[in-house]
Amino acid sequence: MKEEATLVIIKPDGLKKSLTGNILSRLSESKLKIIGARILKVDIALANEHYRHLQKEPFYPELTKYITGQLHGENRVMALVYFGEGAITKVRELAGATNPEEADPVSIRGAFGRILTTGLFENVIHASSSNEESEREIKLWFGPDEIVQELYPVKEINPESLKRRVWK
Ligand code: DAT
Ligand code: MG
Repeated sequence: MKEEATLVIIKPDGLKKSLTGNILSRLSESKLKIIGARILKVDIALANEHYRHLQKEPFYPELTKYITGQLHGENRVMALVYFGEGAITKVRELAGATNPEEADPVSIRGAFGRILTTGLFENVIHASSSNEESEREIKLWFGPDEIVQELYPVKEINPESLKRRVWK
């Protein structure tokens, strides 16, 4: 099996319900390596970009409310990059089916997910589903210096032109 990287996002319900430890334990069964991890707030621009292929779906407005934390009063998510042989398939298996009611009860979504009365699948984690998707998503959620492995080609830009915050 080929070594590959995959993006996992523990969604706002996962943080709100203090499920982070449980989810990381489940994912560690894969024996994959974590090569990046961030806690961040998801704004609407990031949500729209991440889910851009679903913009025509009837559940799309609820989905962006979910990932930006408006359903849970909790706008933090935890984003992780897992790396290793067959990472995409291994993580998708541990995650379980998209619909938490159809997911294996032993899977993360089966154990911790639910369907809202609006019909939205509140399924606790995101996991990339293909190589193209994982590359697009990892580049969206992480910069090259936030991952401890050289995954994709990089370029250098002139730091003098970059305004950013540093510790004082
Ligand atoms: P996955 O997250 O398993 O890759 P997806 O990319 O098709 O599934 O959809 C993204 C998210 O949108 C999914 O995690 C939950 C929500 N969703 C997908 N299909 C849905 C549906 N039919 N009804 C309600 N929510 C849905
Ligand atoms: Mg998907």
